[in-house]
Amino acid sequence: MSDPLQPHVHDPNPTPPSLDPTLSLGMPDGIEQTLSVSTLLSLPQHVLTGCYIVSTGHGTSGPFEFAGPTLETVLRAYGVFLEREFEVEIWGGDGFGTQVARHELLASNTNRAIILACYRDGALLSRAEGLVRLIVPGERDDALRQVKWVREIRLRASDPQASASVSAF
Ligand SMILES: Nc1nc2c(c(=O)[nH]1)N[C@H]1C(S)=C(S)[C@@H](COP(=O)(O)O)O[C@H]1N2
Ligand SMILES: [Mo]
Repeated sequence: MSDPLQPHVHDPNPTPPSLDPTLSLGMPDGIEQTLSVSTLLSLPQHVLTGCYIVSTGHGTSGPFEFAGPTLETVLRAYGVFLEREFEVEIWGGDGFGTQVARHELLASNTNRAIILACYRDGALLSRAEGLVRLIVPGERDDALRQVKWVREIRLRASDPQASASVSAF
């Protein structure tokens, strides 16, 4: 069985799964919150310049300037205590996904920050262009972490006993 979080060979999907860019944040305790694009735009925006979508199979595109809140900013804004151990899964609406480790989140003040991009080259991304798109700077594995159409951010406690305290609610 193939693991959707670790696709070693993958044909990129050019077709948005729906027109609606709304996404949800799932806490380890099962609480779900809805995040709209306007919510993401109301948070501090982090600009990443010189980004490439590097795919050995399909060629390289870029450089692009992507902008949006960092994943860390989004999680903190929703009351996630990043001091706890947990894993973050990012799922596109077409079932394509990746994982982000806690140490990657905490690089937020650098040019390696992982963002939920809403803008590309100063213009709001269209749905066809991937709105909302995870950008993992420096990823060089066939763009397998540059998840388009992010539909769900799901937190899982590494220690299930700690799940209740990961959420502030
Ligand atoms: N949701 C989603 N995101 C995805 C994919 C996909 O199939 N679905 N394919 C990945 C791969 S393998 C590539 S090469 C790039 C292609 O990005 P582009 O359409 O901007 O060129 O998207 C990445 N992100
Ligand atoms: Mo790819």
